[in-house]
Amino acid sequence: MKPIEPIQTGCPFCGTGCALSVECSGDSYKVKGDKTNPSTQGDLCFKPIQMAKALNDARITVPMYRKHKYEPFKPISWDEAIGIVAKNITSLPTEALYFYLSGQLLSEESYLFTKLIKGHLGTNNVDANSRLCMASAVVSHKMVFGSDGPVGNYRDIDDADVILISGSNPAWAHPVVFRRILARKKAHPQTLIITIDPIRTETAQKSDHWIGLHSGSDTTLYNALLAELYRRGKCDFEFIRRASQGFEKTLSEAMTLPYEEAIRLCGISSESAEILLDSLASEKKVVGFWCQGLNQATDGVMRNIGFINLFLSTGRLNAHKGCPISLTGQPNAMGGRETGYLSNALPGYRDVRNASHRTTCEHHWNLSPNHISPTPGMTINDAIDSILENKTKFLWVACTNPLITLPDVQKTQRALNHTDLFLVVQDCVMSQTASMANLILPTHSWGEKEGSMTNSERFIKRVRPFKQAPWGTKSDIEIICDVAKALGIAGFDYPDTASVFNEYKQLTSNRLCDQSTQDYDTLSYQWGGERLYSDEVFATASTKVQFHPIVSSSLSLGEKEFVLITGRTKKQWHTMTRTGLVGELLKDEEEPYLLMNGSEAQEMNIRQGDKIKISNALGSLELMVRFGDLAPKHLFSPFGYSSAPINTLVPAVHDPFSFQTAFKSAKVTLNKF
Ligand SMILES: Nc1nc2c(c(=O)[nH]1)N[C@H]1C(S)=C(S)[C@@H](COP(=O)(O)OP(=O)(O)OC[C@H]3O[C@@H](n4cnc5c(=O)[nH]c(N)nc54)[C@H](O)[C@@H]3O)O[C@H]1N2
Ligand SMILES: Nc1nc2c(c(=O)[nH]1)N[C@H]1C(S)=C(S)[C@@H](COP(=O)(O)OP(=O)(O)OC[C@H]3O[C@@H](n4cnc5c(=O)[nH]c(N)nc54)[C@H](O)[C@@H]3O)O[C@H]1N2
Ligand code: SF4
Ligand SMILES: [Mo]
Repeated sequence: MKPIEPIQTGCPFCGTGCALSVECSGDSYKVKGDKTNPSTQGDLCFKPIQMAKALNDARITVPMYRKHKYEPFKPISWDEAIGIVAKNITSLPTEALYFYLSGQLLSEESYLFTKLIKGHLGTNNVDANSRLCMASAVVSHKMVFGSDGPVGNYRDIDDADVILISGSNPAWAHPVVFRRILARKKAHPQTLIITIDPIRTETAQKSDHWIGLHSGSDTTLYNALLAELYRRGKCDFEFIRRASQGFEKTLSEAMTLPYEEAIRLCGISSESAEILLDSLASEKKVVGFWCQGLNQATDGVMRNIGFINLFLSTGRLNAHKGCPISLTGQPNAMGGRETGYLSNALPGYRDVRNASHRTTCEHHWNLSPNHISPTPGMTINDAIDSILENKTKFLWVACTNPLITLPDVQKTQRALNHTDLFLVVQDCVMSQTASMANLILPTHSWGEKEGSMTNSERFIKRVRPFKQAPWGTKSDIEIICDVAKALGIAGFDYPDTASVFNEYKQLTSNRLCDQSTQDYDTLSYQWGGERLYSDEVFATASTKVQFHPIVSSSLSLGEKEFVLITGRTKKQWHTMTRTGLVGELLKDEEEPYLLMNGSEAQEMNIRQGDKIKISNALGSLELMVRFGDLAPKHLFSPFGYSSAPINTLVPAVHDPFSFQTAFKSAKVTLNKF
């Protein structure tokens, strides 16, 4: 018998975006890395390998409906389900509708949602979970470079002299990126890995230097380093003069705090600061990575820009001296941003506030002029308030689990439970959010759907099905198109996914994220080439790269207060709706926990395994203590456990520019039982 050809696809988990090759035999799927893929070169981690065992587990296979949330669900037909969605959309005023999408949707799915909602329905009241994840990086890229889009690429790791990681734990969250870093270190032992993080994470443990700064003091550190590089004459003044604007005002703001005082406020030693200065002042290739430790903060945009300023001021935007690279969280948050799913965006990195951008999309979608609204829509956090104010009455959630992942769980719960809200949830399993819905639309999942995704280094690849979807489920694309057709909207009759991509890709023509010449069947393409702006022509109005002054801040805590950092575990994916079904991925991660500084805990008579109550004005939770190596007065707890959702204690406070939530700085007190 002829062996069955392996199927090339992509991983549904992190933004590293590994290309996979799946060998199928009957109901078993052997997941390997796709060695032919130039981006991730055949590497992968255990998550997709293990996940392949449980793809049929716990699936919902029939649409479920209840008029009122206090009633039990009853199964209904797809015709009825689609009819109910359409009826709600037509019977409510457009201002009462809201849509909440996900960086785990494929590009074709996000594009179709955008076309339906921003185009045909004429409302920008749509947002994605990237608001909680990448919004600060998006805004900082636009402010500095003139457009969204990470500048560097993974190949920069392979000849780096210094890898500078801040606010990111790639050993857990981007394991294949981290393995590539370790491989560079192995091949070239002089390579320095430096990690800036209040916690001595696995990444920090495997680094040459851990710089355990205090939570919230990144801006102070980056300003101090910039000012000191200037004082030592180590800035690249040629580059600054030639290619940038705004350096002087940025420097003058950076100089407001005396260097020693700034370093002290960060809680780090002057030796640690010297290590950073030495690397940045040298001619070495320094490649910088960051993620949620910088993005998820009330000054998230400032932290991003402060970090980038260090690279700009030392002329580091190129192959020989390095560059900063924003790590993307979800597998297709990049594609979602390209297709315009955030509340202010349109496809091809366009903006609803730009008249010519609107006209291009209206024309492409056969809409009359002025159909697309020029006003950015509400962010998801504003939409939650709007539900509570009885203004938003219809919420359609696709591929995300907001009950657990938005801040202030009790507030989200009140909103989702609101008697006047009709909640539609499109998911492949019964998530906590789905269990609160009026209508559940059961979807195909990874392994059953097709389309494309873009990873953290701008590399687009195809995702292909390798198994049959359970009978009774529909693909996300089918659902969107069926609703559009039920609403009587033309232009949603696609013979296949290729025709969706081919329609979308034209909207990227002559944009930074241009993929318009790519063929869907053979899609394997890094838009923008290896590195953006290698000609030093930037996407800003002046074509110069922009320095922006950033305000220094630092941690302040009351006497009894601790700062609570929340984040990920190594093997589970977010709210565990799927990875929680796999025993191997649950091992050591079965229970939520609170990580404490060991010596600090012992001073308080707290032992490992003790149950402890942590509280603030929003509520309280009981968690089991584990000891770790973190800065004093700092705690860590993972956020994905629905049995003790840590967002119960995280207030809905946001960055003023990106509106991204500050998930890493809730203040709490501790009580031992
Ligand atoms: N295993 C696994 N991998 C994942 C995911 C998952 O759920 N599970 N999710 C994916 C997604 S969507 C995302 S967004 C990424 C997130 O990837 P990461 O951002 O790497 O993960 P986090 O755990 O959110 O936080 C990163 C680090 O920021 C540090 N930090 C907190 N406060 C500060 C601060 O003030 N300054 C600095 N410098 N650092 C600080 C934390 O201590 C933490 O170690 O992971 C992706 N990969
Ligand atoms: N405290 C705290 N909170 C955080 C964070 C933090 O660091 N701390 N991080 C934030 C970040 S960065 C992120 S990205 C978010 C993530 O938050 P969410 O996106 O809400 O979390 P997930 O568990 O990934 O939810 C994805 C949902 O999609 C479903 N799903 C899977 N595949 C498919 C599919 O093919 N189609 C459809 N329709 N559904 C599918 C899953 O079953 C699951 O219910 O959490 C944010 N919240
Ligand atoms: S590193 Fe990320 S993209 Fe690669 S296999 Fe692991 S989870 Fe998937
Ligand atoms: Mo994320």
